[in-house]
Amino acid sequence: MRNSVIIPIFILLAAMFTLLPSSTMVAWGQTTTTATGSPPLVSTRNNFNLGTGELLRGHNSTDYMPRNVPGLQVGQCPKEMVVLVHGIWVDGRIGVNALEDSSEIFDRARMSLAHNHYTNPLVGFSWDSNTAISINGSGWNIAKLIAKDNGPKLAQFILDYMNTCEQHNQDTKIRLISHSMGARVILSALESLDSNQQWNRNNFKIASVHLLGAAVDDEEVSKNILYIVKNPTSLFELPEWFDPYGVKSAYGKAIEDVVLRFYNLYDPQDKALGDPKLYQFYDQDRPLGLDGAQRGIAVPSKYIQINVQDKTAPLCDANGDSRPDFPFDLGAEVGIGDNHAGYIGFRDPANHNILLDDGAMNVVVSNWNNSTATQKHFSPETTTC
Ligand SMILES: [Ca+2]
Ligand SMILES: [Ca+2]
Repeated sequence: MRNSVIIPIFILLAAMFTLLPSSTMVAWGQTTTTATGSPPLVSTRNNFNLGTGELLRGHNSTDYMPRNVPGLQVGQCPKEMVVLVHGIWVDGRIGVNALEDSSEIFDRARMSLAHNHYTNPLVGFSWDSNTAISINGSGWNIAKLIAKDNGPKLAQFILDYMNTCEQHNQDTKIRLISHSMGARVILSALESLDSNQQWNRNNFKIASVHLLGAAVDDEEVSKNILYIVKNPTSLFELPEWFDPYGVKSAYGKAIEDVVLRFYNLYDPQDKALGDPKLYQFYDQDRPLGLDGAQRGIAVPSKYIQINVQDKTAPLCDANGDSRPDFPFDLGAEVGIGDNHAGYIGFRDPANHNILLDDGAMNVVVSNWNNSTATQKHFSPETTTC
């Protein structure tokens, strides 16, 4: 199937559009990251061909490289372990095949968790998302294939971790968080676990999933795989059918079977997911992370969606590299909830050890604690990049 990846004609017609504002097309210098030693990581980097999405020789559908993972490799299994999956265009040359740096994202997430007094370990899941940032959408579409094919790898890691903890009689919980296209990795992993005999025999569960700004179609959490057919009006809507790469699914059954609580944190103000030249153009649908689930679909009983548009600071630089985040240009005005990268939090460009805002991570931790996230007040309510 990979050999037959065809760029739809109308995507080619899109050459007149530009994906990125001109200033972000410039190859920026190296992103700055905070030195943190070697925090826990699961890497599937260099497993896939970034130009075709095919698995590279020497790798298989479930292999992964762990580093310093608690319980699995070092020390005891913690009471809970968080796995964070980053989104598209992470690690690489800024403006060419990257917008952000994975170690910085994982570190910023740890800062935001610590800010909310959450002390269990966070393991970063780093995948081949540094496909080309290209006008015709080829890099975007290859990244979707790679994201889906990382699901069985993430699933294998979770299974190995849970098995190891069980063998040592150490109770543990797994909590998953994704940002942006990382949602596709997690949904695919849930599907793998749902059909895994060992997982089901042991009656394992994922304690919670949080999708932050999910870049998947707004009906992919449906429990009904036939929802299009059973909803005749959608038969006439291109957005509901548009899947030339064969990556989209109805993941609701897997969510129902595998996860105890499934949260979709969405933000109608999100200027990246809301950009008409990005998700809505390449996928011809509304992303789940923009307005929540499509109306009328059958969502799993564990599905909870929360509008977090009032939770991310009106700042244009979440990673603290002194450059505006996508899709902002210098001089752009940014309001509350506008910055897609800010879900994870905002790092102070002047001091990388300081967190300016925890984004939507306060909602994540309050969900885990069964408490209510505190109201935020930002003043001023807009800033200029
Ligand atoms: Ca839809
Ligand atoms: Ca930035």
